[in-house]
Order: sequence, then C-alpha cells, then structure tokens
Amino acid sequence: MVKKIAVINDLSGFGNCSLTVALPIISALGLECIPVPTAILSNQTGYDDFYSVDFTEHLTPFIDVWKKQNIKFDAILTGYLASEKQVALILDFIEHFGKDSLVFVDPVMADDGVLYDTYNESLCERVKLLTKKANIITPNLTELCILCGTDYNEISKEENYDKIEGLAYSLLSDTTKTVIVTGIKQKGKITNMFVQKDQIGTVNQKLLKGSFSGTGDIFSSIVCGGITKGMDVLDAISLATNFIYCSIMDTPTTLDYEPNGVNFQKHLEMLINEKKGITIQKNIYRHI
Ligand code: PXL
Repeated sequence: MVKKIAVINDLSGFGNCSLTVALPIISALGLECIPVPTAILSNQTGYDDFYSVDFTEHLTPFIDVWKKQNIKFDAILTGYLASEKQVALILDFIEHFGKDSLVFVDPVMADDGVLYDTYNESLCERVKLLTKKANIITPNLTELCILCGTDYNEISKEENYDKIEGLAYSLLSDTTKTVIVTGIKQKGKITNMFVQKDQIGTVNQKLLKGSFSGTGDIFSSIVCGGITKGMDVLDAISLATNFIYCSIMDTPTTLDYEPNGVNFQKHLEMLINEKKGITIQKNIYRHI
C-alpha cells in the first residue's frame, strides 16, 4: 500500500511553494499526497500583487466526504493558513483523522524577522494552538521566536545555538516529540537543528546568498514524506537540506528575495533515489 499524506496548505500559481511543491516532492518520495487547499492564489503573497480566494467554507464539506468514506491517512502536514476560522476546522481534522497518524505542523507565519502579509498577531496565536497538537513541528528561526515569545533580533544577531536549543526544547511535550528549527544562519553556514527529549542533532550546509520563496515548504514536505516512509529524523533533514542546496544552486537570481522560489524540478530524482548529500556535515551532537 502506498502511504497517504493529507497536506493542508494553499495552492499558489507562482511562487514554487505550498501544494505546488508538496505534490511533486511527496510523490517523488513514493507517497501519495492528498491536497487540502486552504486558499487558491494567483501568486504567493511575497509578490507585489496577488489575488487570493479563501477556501475556508469548502473545508467542512471536504472533511465530511472523507469522514463518510472512512478515509485513513498515514500522516497529516499543515502549512499556510488563510483565516483564523480554519484553525478550528484543522483541529477537527486532526482530531478525526490524526489518531493513528503522524501529525506535522509547519507553523508558517513569518521569515527573516518579518510576518507574512496576510498574518497578524491573532492568527499567530491560533497557529500556536495548532502546534500543540503536532508530533513534529518545523518552525524557521523567526517562527520559533514567535512561538516562544522571544525577540528574533536578539537571537539572530550572534551564535546562539544554546539559546535556540533551549527555546526548541521548551516546545516539547507528550504530544510534540520533535522540534526542527530551520534556517539558522551564522558565519557562512546554514544550520537545521532537531531537538528531542533525549537528543539534539544538526545538519550544516554552506550558506548561499539570497532568500527564496517556498524553501520552508520544500523542507517540511521532504521531512514529512521521509519520516512517514521510515527514514530517521537526521537523514530526512539532510536529504531536505541537500535538495534545497542543489535547487538554490540551480536558481540564477539577482534579487535579495526571489518570490518565484527555487528551480527544484530537475532535482526530484534525488528524492526518488534518496540520494544523500555529500557536502553536508551532520551529527547528533548531544545525547541528553
Ligand atoms: O512559503 C510560505 C508561503 C506559503 N503560501 C503563501 C505564502 C507564503 C509566504 O509568503 O505567501 C500563499
């Protein structure tokens, strides 16, 4: 049986992000990706202009059909949300379909210290609530600071691995067993760190110039797909890190922020073959 992952995220025409990357990536990993659209957009919201159709009102009928059909998912992955109301529906989705499945919440809210255009404080509060129901969460450094009520500028200005570790550790619970912090940028390298109750590990890669739409969604899709199919956390993180590295290398841009994201398509073969990185330094660096 092919394992099934429900991905609750938006469908953006331009931006190489959200469902547009989750569908090919999870498929390339050999799993079935079932899209649950939270919104449909012409472009992701980082462009100067975009048109968005909120899909909230259609979520309940989607869920009702699947409840009747007694559908089961091996994992659930949530990403970009279009309204506060959606959180209650997603909580119901997790309650109903998540009992025997792995629940991944990517608390999409912000990047590089700045909230996304369509997010505000009260939506962030709802996202916080959602993370409490997850087994694995994948905040970037900005989102980690929001979840913990910490100042991003303080944390990001110097080597603060110990503090970041402590913040991630504070989010662990009986439900949330793994926190993966992405995009820690220090001194020419980028680190993705995972924190569990008894171990902490990092994957380091050379920091490339620029900031790209959708890399968080690529990361969460690979980690979710990889772990669901049985990879260990460190291997899934290193596959994701290396895939993103190769995709950025293949994305010529002169912009500080590239709204169309990365050219990931021709690297999908890495996921089909689970080709691990060669330039990555990865380690479990502490057993607690
Ligand atoms: O990749 C995060 C993301 C997802 N979906 C939409 C977005 C963004 C970030 O800006 O605008 C619609």
